[in-house]
Amino acid sequence: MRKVLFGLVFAALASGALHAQPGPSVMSRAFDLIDTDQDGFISLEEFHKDVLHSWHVLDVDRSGYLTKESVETIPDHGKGIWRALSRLDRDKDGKISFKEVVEARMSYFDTADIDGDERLSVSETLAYQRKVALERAQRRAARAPKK
Ligand SMILES: [Ca+2]
Ligand SMILES: [Ca+2]
Ligand SMILES: [Ca+2]
Repeated sequence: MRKVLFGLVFAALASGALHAQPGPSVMSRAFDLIDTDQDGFISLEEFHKDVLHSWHVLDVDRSGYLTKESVETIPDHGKGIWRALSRLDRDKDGKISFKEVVEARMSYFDTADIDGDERLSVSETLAYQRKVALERAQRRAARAPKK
């Protein structure tokens, strides 16, 4: 479960979105996992460690890339994780490189770190998730055909 949660949260954090948005309880459990020294903040160092850890969980076949075929073999959540991850494929080559992951994660960290102290608090994390969910809902509403 720990492994799956890592992958799931990684995907959610990386893309700011999952098909099934993890609720606050999932997010705070994930937060505890990433906050290894349990000081209530995710430091840049803890964040980097999580990027590496998540990468190893998700790169199932050790190919150095995340692909649809390999990520979808992750039990239960594979399809959802891939849906979220596929947004990170900036160069559209159908696979996610470590560089693409790191860039997405760093931009997540910068955006979520509202007070700029280079660490994320629980409330910053949740605020960011809420903001993304809201923006997504607004985009969806804007796209919806007018009746
Ligand atoms: Ca910490
Ligand atoms: Ca790519
Ligand atoms: Ca902060």
